[in-house]
Amino acid sequence: MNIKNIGWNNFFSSQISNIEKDQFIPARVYTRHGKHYFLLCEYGEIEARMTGRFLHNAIENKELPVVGDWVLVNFIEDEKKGVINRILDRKTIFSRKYKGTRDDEHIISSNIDVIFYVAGLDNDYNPRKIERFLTLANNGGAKPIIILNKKDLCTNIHAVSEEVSNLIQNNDFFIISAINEMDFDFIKKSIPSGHTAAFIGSSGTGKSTIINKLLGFDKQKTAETRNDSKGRHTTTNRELIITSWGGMIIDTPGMRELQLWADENDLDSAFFDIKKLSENCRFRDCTHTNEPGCNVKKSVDNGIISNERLDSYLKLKQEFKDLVLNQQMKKKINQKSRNKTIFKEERKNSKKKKPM
Ligand SMILES: Nc1nc2c(ncn2[C@@H]2O[C@H](COP(=O)(O)OP(=O)(O)OP(=O)(O)O)[C@@H](O)[C@H]2O)c(=O)[nH]1
Ligand SMILES: [Mg+2]
Ligand SMILES: [Zn+2]
Repeated sequence: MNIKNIGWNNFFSSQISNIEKDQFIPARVYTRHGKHYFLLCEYGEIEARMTGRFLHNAIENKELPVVGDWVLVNFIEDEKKGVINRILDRKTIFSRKYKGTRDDEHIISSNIDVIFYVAGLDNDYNPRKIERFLTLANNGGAKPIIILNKKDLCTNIHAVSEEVSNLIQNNDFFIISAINEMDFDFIKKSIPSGHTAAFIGSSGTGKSTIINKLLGFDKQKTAETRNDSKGRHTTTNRELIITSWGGMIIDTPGMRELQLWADENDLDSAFFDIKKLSENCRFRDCTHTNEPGCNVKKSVDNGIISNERLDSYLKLKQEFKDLVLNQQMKKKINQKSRNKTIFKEERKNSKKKKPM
Protein backbone atom coordinates (compact mmCIF):
# COMPACT_ATOMS: atom_id res chain seq x y z
CA MET A 1 0.00 0.00 0.00
CA ASN A 2 1.28 3.46 -0.92
CA ILE A 3 0.67 5.48 2.22
CA LYS A 4 0.39 8.71 0.20
CA ASN A 5 -2.99 7.36 -0.92
CA ILE A 6 -4.21 7.30 2.66
CA GLY A 7 -3.26 10.87 3.53
CA TRP A 8 0.50 10.71 4.23
CA ASN A 9 2.17 14.02 3.40
CA ASN A 10 4.94 16.45 4.37
CA PHE A 11 3.09 17.63 7.45
CA PHE A 12 3.61 14.17 8.96
CA SER A 13 6.90 13.10 7.36
CA SER A 14 8.64 16.27 8.56
CA GLN A 15 7.96 15.21 12.17
CA ILE A 16 10.10 12.06 12.02
CA SER A 17 13.75 12.16 13.03
CA ASN A 18 16.42 10.16 11.18
CA ILE A 19 16.79 7.82 14.14
CA GLU A 20 13.05 7.20 14.16
CA LYS A 21 13.13 6.52 10.41
CA ASP A 22 15.44 3.55 11.04
CA GLN A 23 13.37 2.15 13.88
CA PHE A 24 9.75 2.72 13.01
CA ILE A 25 7.26 2.79 10.18
CA PRO A 26 4.37 5.26 9.92
CA ALA A 27 0.85 3.86 10.01
CA ARG A 28 -2.68 5.28 10.17
CA VAL A 29 -5.25 4.14 12.72
CA TYR A 30 -8.38 2.92 10.93
CA THR A 31 -10.21 1.39 13.85
CA ARG A 32 -9.79 0.33 17.44
CA HIS A 33 -11.30 -2.36 19.67
CA GLY A 34 -10.35 -1.74 23.28
CA LYS A 35 -6.57 -1.86 23.50
CA HIS A 36 -6.23 -3.32 20.01
CA TYR A 37 -5.49 -0.82 17.30
CA PHE A 38 -5.88 -1.68 13.63
CA LEU A 39 -3.59 0.23 11.32
CA LEU A 40 -2.92 0.76 7.63
CA CYS A 41 0.69 0.99 6.51
CA GLU A 42 2.99 0.10 3.61
CA TYR A 43 2.53 -3.59 4.52
CA GLY A 44 -1.27 -3.37 4.41
CA GLU A 45 -3.43 -3.90 7.48
CA ILE A 46 -1.71 -4.65 10.78
CA GLU A 47 -2.76 -4.98 14.39
CA ALA A 48 -0.91 -3.05 17.07
CA ARG A 49 -0.88 -2.28 20.73
CA MET A 50 0.64 0.51 22.75
CA THR A 51 3.90 0.29 24.62
CA GLY A 52 3.38 -0.01 28.40
CA ARG A 53 5.36 3.19 28.84
CA PHE A 54 3.08 5.05 26.44
CA LEU A 55 -0.03 3.94 28.34
CA HIS A 56 1.57 4.75 31.66
CA ASN A 57 2.57 8.26 30.60
CA ALA A 58 -0.76 9.16 28.98
CA ILE A 59 -2.56 11.28 31.52
CA GLU A 60 -5.10 12.93 29.29
CA ASN A 61 -7.33 11.07 26.88
CA LYS A 62 -6.07 13.03 23.89
CA GLU A 63 -2.66 11.44 24.43
CA LEU A 64 -4.02 8.10 23.19
CA PRO A 65 -4.41 7.32 19.47
CA VAL A 66 -7.77 7.92 17.79
CA VAL A 67 -9.13 6.88 14.40
CA GLY A 68 -7.42 8.98 11.73
CA ASP A 69 -4.16 9.38 13.65
CA TRP A 70 -0.75 8.77 12.14
CA VAL A 71 1.45 6.81 14.52
CA LEU A 72 5.02 5.48 14.51
CA VAL A 73 5.13 1.72 14.88
CA ASN A 74 7.76 -0.80 15.72
CA PHE A 75 6.69 -3.42 13.17
CA ILE A 76 7.32 -7.14 13.61
CA GLU A 77 6.98 -8.33 10.04
CA ASP A 78 6.71 -12.08 10.71
CA GLU A 79 3.75 -11.63 13.02
CA LYS A 80 2.22 -8.75 11.06
CA LYS A 81 1.93 -7.03 14.41
CA GLY A 82 3.24 -3.77 15.73
CA VAL A 83 3.84 -1.71 18.82
CA ILE A 84 2.81 1.94 18.74
CA ASN A 85 5.61 4.22 19.87
CA ARG A 86 4.15 7.68 19.44
CA ILE A 87 1.41 9.70 17.80
CA LEU A 88 2.46 12.25 15.19
CA ASP A 89 1.04 15.75 15.66
CA ARG A 90 -2.50 15.98 14.40
CA LYS A 91 -3.23 18.28 11.48
CA THR A 92 -6.90 18.70 12.36
CA ILE A 93 -9.24 17.25 14.95
CA PHE A 94 -12.88 17.19 15.83
CA SER A 95 -13.33 17.24 19.61
CA ARG A 96 -16.04 17.54 22.16
CA LYS A 97 -15.93 17.57 25.92
CA TYR A 98 -16.39 14.26 27.69
CA LYS A 99 -19.87 14.06 29.05
CA GLY A 100 -20.37 14.57 32.76
CA THR A 101 -17.87 15.73 35.29
CA ARG A 102 -14.82 14.40 33.48
CA ASP A 103 -13.66 17.59 31.82
CA ASP A 104 -11.44 16.01 29.27
CA GLU A 105 -11.10 16.55 25.55
CA HIS A 106 -12.68 13.73 23.58
CA ILE A 107 -11.17 13.65 20.10
CA ILE A 108 -13.72 12.01 17.85
CA SER A 109 -11.42 11.76 14.86
CA SER A 110 -8.23 13.34 13.64
CA ASN A 111 -6.51 14.37 10.43
CA ILE A 112 -9.79 14.92 8.67
CA ASP A 113 -10.19 17.40 5.84
CA VAL A 114 -13.96 17.65 5.94
CA ILE A 115 -16.49 17.07 8.68
CA PHE A 116 -20.10 16.38 7.74
CA TYR A 117 -22.73 17.07 10.33
CA VAL A 118 -25.79 15.00 9.45
CA ALA A 119 -29.10 16.16 10.91
CA GLY A 120 -32.41 14.39 10.25
CA LEU A 121 -35.29 16.56 9.09
CA ASP A 122 -37.66 14.50 11.20
CA ASN A 123 -37.56 15.26 14.92
CA ASP A 124 -33.79 15.73 15.05
CA TYR A 125 -33.57 19.09 13.30
CA ASN A 126 -32.62 21.92 15.63
CA PRO A 127 -30.76 25.06 14.51
CA ARG A 128 -29.17 25.32 17.98
CA LYS A 129 -27.41 21.99 17.41
CA ILE A 130 -26.02 23.34 14.13
CA GLU A 131 -24.61 26.42 15.92
CA ARG A 132 -22.99 24.14 18.47
CA PHE A 133 -21.53 21.93 15.76
CA LEU A 134 -20.08 24.92 13.87
CA THR A 135 -18.45 26.22 17.05
CA LEU A 136 -16.78 22.86 17.67
CA ALA A 137 -15.79 22.43 14.03
CA ASN A 138 -14.16 25.86 13.94
CA ASN A 139 -11.91 24.68 16.74
CA GLY A 140 -10.53 21.65 14.94
CA GLY A 141 -9.52 22.94 11.51
CA ALA A 142 -11.53 20.62 9.24
CA LYS A 143 -14.00 22.13 6.80
CA PRO A 144 -17.55 21.81 8.16
CA ILE A 145 -20.40 20.83 5.83
CA ILE A 146 -24.00 20.37 6.93
CA ILE A 147 -26.26 17.69 5.51
CA LEU A 148 -29.93 17.92 6.31
CA ASN A 149 -31.22 14.43 5.55
CA LYS A 150 -34.72 12.90 5.29
CA LYS A 151 -36.09 15.65 3.09
CA ASP A 152 -38.95 13.26 2.31
CA LEU A 153 -40.20 13.60 5.90
CA CYS A 154 -40.12 17.39 5.99
CA THR A 155 -43.07 19.61 5.11
CA ASN A 156 -41.40 23.02 5.45
CA ILE A 157 -38.14 22.62 3.51
CA HIS A 158 -38.23 26.21 2.36
CA ALA A 159 -38.29 27.65 5.87
CA VAL A 160 -35.60 25.22 7.10
CA SER A 161 -33.38 26.07 4.15
CA GLU A 162 -33.69 29.78 4.82
CA GLU A 163 -33.04 29.37 8.53
CA VAL A 164 -29.90 27.28 7.96
CA SER A 165 -28.49 29.55 5.29
CA ASN A 166 -28.67 32.39 7.82
CA LEU A 167 -26.65 30.38 10.33
CA ILE A 168 -23.78 29.16 8.27
CA GLN A 169 -22.13 32.14 6.60
CA ASN A 170 -19.80 30.66 3.95
CA ASN A 171 -20.15 27.02 4.86
CA ASP A 172 -21.88 24.54 2.56
CA PHE A 173 -25.11 22.77 3.32
CA PHE A 174 -27.17 20.24 1.42
CA ILE A 175 -30.73 19.10 1.86
CA ILE A 176 -31.11 15.50 0.75
CA SER A 177 -33.06 12.32 1.11
CA ALA A 178 -30.48 9.56 1.39
CA ILE A 179 -32.96 6.80 0.62
CA ASN A 180 -34.20 8.47 -2.58
CA GLU A 181 -31.14 10.34 -3.79
CA MET A 182 -29.46 8.86 -6.86
CA ASP A 183 -26.56 11.22 -7.27
CA PHE A 184 -24.03 11.69 -4.50
CA ASP A 185 -21.40 13.44 -6.58
CA PHE A 186 -21.71 16.63 -4.56
CA ILE A 187 -20.50 14.72 -1.48
CA LYS A 188 -17.85 12.77 -3.38
CA LYS A 189 -16.43 16.01 -4.77
CA SER A 190 -15.80 17.22 -1.20
CA ILE A 191 -13.69 14.12 -0.47
CA PRO A 192 -11.13 13.87 -3.29
CA SER A 193 -8.59 11.05 -3.39
CA GLY A 194 -6.27 11.10 -0.36
CA HIS A 195 -8.66 13.29 1.65
CA THR A 196 -10.56 12.17 4.74
CA ALA A 197 -14.10 13.02 5.80
CA ALA A 198 -15.84 12.18 9.06
CA PHE A 199 -19.61 11.92 9.47
CA ILE A 200 -21.06 12.93 12.81
CA GLY A 201 -24.53 13.60 14.21
CA SER A 202 -27.22 12.11 16.43
CA SER A 203 -28.13 8.45 16.17
CA GLY A 204 -30.55 7.58 13.39
CA THR A 205 -30.01 10.65 11.23
CA GLY A 206 -28.78 8.51 8.33
CA LYS A 207 -24.97 8.77 8.48
CA SER A 208 -24.41 5.11 7.63
CA THR A 209 -27.17 5.16 5.00
CA ILE A 210 -25.39 8.04 3.23
CA ILE A 211 -22.03 6.28 3.53
CA ASN A 212 -23.44 3.06 2.03
CA LYS A 213 -24.85 5.06 -0.89
CA LEU A 214 -21.46 6.69 -1.42
CA LEU A 215 -19.72 3.32 -1.36
CA GLY A 216 -22.29 1.73 -3.64
CA PHE A 217 -22.86 -1.24 -1.34
CA ASP A 218 -24.17 -1.86 2.17
CA LYS A 219 -20.98 -1.93 4.18
CA GLN A 220 -22.37 -0.23 7.27
CA LYS A 221 -25.27 -1.62 9.26
CA THR A 222 -28.29 0.69 9.38
CA ALA A 223 -31.48 0.43 11.41
CA GLU A 224 -34.76 2.18 11.88
CA THR A 225 -34.66 5.30 14.01
CA ARG A 226 -36.30 5.01 17.41
CA ASN A 227 -38.90 7.55 18.29
CA ASP A 228 -37.64 8.27 21.79
CA SER A 229 -34.65 10.40 22.61
CA LYS A 230 -32.36 7.42 23.12
CA GLY A 231 -31.68 6.62 19.48
CA ARG A 232 -30.54 3.21 18.41
CA HIS A 233 -26.81 3.56 18.10
CA THR A 234 -26.55 1.14 15.23
CA THR A 235 -22.97 2.11 14.45
CA THR A 236 -20.95 1.29 17.54
CA ASN A 237 -17.39 1.85 16.40
CA ARG A 238 -15.47 4.49 14.54
CA GLU A 239 -13.91 3.19 11.36
CA LEU A 240 -11.98 4.69 8.47
CA ILE A 241 -13.17 3.34 5.12
CA ILE A 242 -11.28 3.71 1.85
CA THR A 243 -13.65 4.38 -1.04
CA SER A 244 -13.35 3.25 -4.66
CA TRP A 245 -12.49 6.80 -5.81
CA GLY A 246 -9.72 7.17 -3.21
CA GLY A 247 -11.38 9.44 -0.66
CA MET A 248 -11.61 8.17 2.92
CA ILE A 249 -14.66 8.20 5.15
CA ILE A 250 -14.97 7.82 8.90
CA ASP A 251 -18.37 6.63 10.13
CA THR A 252 -19.04 7.41 13.77
CA PRO A 253 -21.63 6.24 16.32
CA GLY A 254 -24.48 8.68 16.92
CA MET A 255 -23.90 11.25 19.64
CA ARG A 256 -26.64 12.53 21.87
CA GLU A 257 -24.73 15.59 22.94
CA LEU A 258 -21.95 17.73 21.58
CA GLN A 259 -20.57 19.33 24.71
CA LEU A 260 -18.48 22.36 24.02
CA TRP A 261 -14.78 22.08 23.38
CA ALA A 262 -13.69 25.32 21.82
CA ASP A 263 -12.10 28.68 22.41
CA GLU A 264 -13.58 32.13 22.27
CA ASN A 265 -12.68 32.77 18.63
CA ASP A 266 -14.58 29.65 17.58
CA LEU A 267 -17.65 31.06 19.24
CA ASP A 268 -17.18 34.39 17.50
CA SER A 269 -16.88 32.83 14.08
CA ALA A 270 -19.94 30.62 14.56
CA PHE A 271 -21.88 33.67 15.78
CA PHE A 272 -20.38 36.06 13.24
CA ASP A 273 -23.56 38.22 13.19
CA ILE A 274 -23.57 38.75 16.97
CA LYS A 275 -19.88 39.53 16.91
CA LYS A 276 -20.45 42.18 14.25
CA LEU A 277 -23.44 43.72 16.03
CA SER A 278 -21.58 43.85 19.34
CA GLU A 279 -19.08 46.28 17.84
CA ASN A 280 -21.78 48.93 18.25
CA CYS A 281 -22.64 48.14 21.87
CA ARG A 282 -22.00 51.07 24.20
CA PHE A 283 -19.68 49.09 26.46
CA ARG A 284 -16.76 47.18 25.06
CA ASP A 285 -17.25 44.35 27.54
CA CYS A 286 -21.03 44.27 27.06
CA THR A 287 -22.48 40.87 27.98
CA HIS A 288 -25.62 41.52 25.88
CA THR A 289 -27.85 40.72 28.83
CA ASN A 290 -28.94 43.91 30.59
CA GLU A 291 -26.57 46.75 29.73
CA PRO A 292 -27.91 50.04 28.38
CA GLY A 293 -26.99 50.78 24.78
CA CYS A 294 -26.62 47.10 23.86
CA ASN A 295 -26.82 46.86 20.10
CA VAL A 296 -27.26 43.08 20.18
CA LYS A 297 -30.36 43.31 22.38
CA LYS A 298 -31.66 46.11 20.19
CA SER A 299 -31.18 43.89 17.14
CA VAL A 300 -33.25 41.17 18.79
CA ASP A 301 -36.03 43.70 19.43
CA ASN A 302 -35.82 44.83 15.80
CA GLY A 303 -36.01 41.25 14.56
CA ILE A 304 -32.52 41.29 13.00
CA ILE A 305 -31.51 38.22 15.01
CA SER A 306 -33.75 35.82 16.90
CA ASN A 307 -33.99 35.65 20.66
CA GLU A 308 -33.21 31.92 20.38
CA ARG A 309 -29.94 32.63 18.61
CA LEU A 310 -28.87 35.13 21.25
CA ASP A 311 -29.86 32.66 24.02
CA SER A 312 -27.88 29.95 22.30
CA TYR A 313 -24.85 32.25 22.09
CA LEU A 314 -25.08 33.23 25.77
CA LYS A 315 -25.47 29.59 26.80
CA LEU A 316 -22.38 28.55 24.83
CA LYS A 317 -20.47 31.52 26.19
CA GLN A 318 -21.25 30.39 29.76
CA GLU A 319 -20.23 26.83 28.89
CA PHE A 320 -17.02 28.24 27.50
CA LYS A 321 -16.29 30.14 30.71
CA ASP A 322 -16.90 26.99 32.78
CA LEU A 323 -14.65 25.04 30.45
CA VAL A 324 -11.80 27.52 30.84
CA LEU A 325 -12.05 27.44 34.62
CA ASN A 326 -12.14 23.65 34.74
CA GLN A 327 -9.23 23.41 32.34
CA GLN A 328 -7.09 25.68 34.49
CA MET A 329 -7.78 23.47 37.49
CA LYS A 330 -7.18 20.30 35.55
CA LYS A 331 -3.91 21.58 34.13
CA LYS A 332 -2.57 21.99 37.66
CA ILE A 333 -3.63 18.47 38.64
CA ASN A 334 -2.15 16.98 35.47
CA GLN A 335 1.10 18.83 35.97
CA LYS A 336 1.38 17.36 39.45
CA SER A 337 0.74 13.92 38.02
CA ARG A 338 3.37 14.42 35.29
CA ASN A 339 5.92 15.65 37.83
CA LYS A 340 5.27 12.54 39.87
CA THR A 341 5.86 10.29 36.83
CA ILE A 342 9.07 12.14 35.94
CA PHE A 343 10.25 11.89 39.55
CA LYS A 344 9.55 8.14 39.68
CA GLU A 345 11.39 7.57 36.39
CA GLU A 346 14.37 9.60 37.50
CA ARG A 347 14.54 7.60 40.70
CA LYS A 348 14.31 4.34 38.79
CA ASN A 349 17.09 5.45 36.41
CA SER A 350 19.38 6.62 39.19
CA LYS A 351 18.95 3.24 40.94
CA LYS A 352 19.84 1.43 37.71
CA LYS A 353 23.06 3.44 37.37
CA LYS A 354 24.37 2.38 40.78
CA PRO A 355 27.25 -0.11 40.61
CA MET A 356 26.43 -3.69 41.70
N1 LIG B 1 -37.36 8.52 5.45
C1 LIG B 1 -36.02 8.48 5.39
N2 LIG B 1 -35.37 7.60 6.13
C2 LIG B 1 -34.02 7.58 6.04
C3 LIG B 1 -33.29 8.46 5.21
N3 LIG B 1 -31.97 8.21 5.37
C4 LIG B 1 -31.87 7.23 6.27
N4 LIG B 1 -33.10 6.83 6.68
C5 LIG B 1 -33.43 5.78 7.63
O1 LIG B 1 -33.06 6.19 8.94
C6 LIG B 1 -32.70 5.06 9.72
C7 LIG B 1 -31.37 5.32 10.42
O2 LIG B 1 -30.34 5.38 9.47
P1 LIG B 1 -28.81 5.03 9.82
O3 LIG B 1 -28.05 5.25 8.55
O4 LIG B 1 -28.70 3.71 10.48
O5 LIG B 1 -28.49 6.17 10.87
P2 LIG B 1 -27.09 6.52 11.57
O6 LIG B 1 -26.99 7.99 11.58
O7 LIG B 1 -25.98 5.77 10.95
O8 LIG B 1 -27.37 5.99 13.08
P3 LIG B 1 -26.29 5.51 14.20
O9 LIG B 1 -25.38 4.52 13.58
O10 LIG B 1 -27.14 4.94 15.29
O11 LIG B 1 -25.58 6.75 14.64
C8 LIG B 1 -32.68 3.86 8.75
O12 LIG B 1 -33.88 3.14 8.91
C9 LIG B 1 -32.63 4.53 7.39
O13 LIG B 1 -33.22 3.73 6.39
C10 LIG B 1 -34.04 9.38 4.42
O14 LIG B 1 -33.52 10.18 3.63
N5 LIG B 1 -35.40 9.35 4.55
MG1 LIG C 1 -24.64 4.48 11.72
ZN1 LIG D 1 -24.28 44.26 23.93
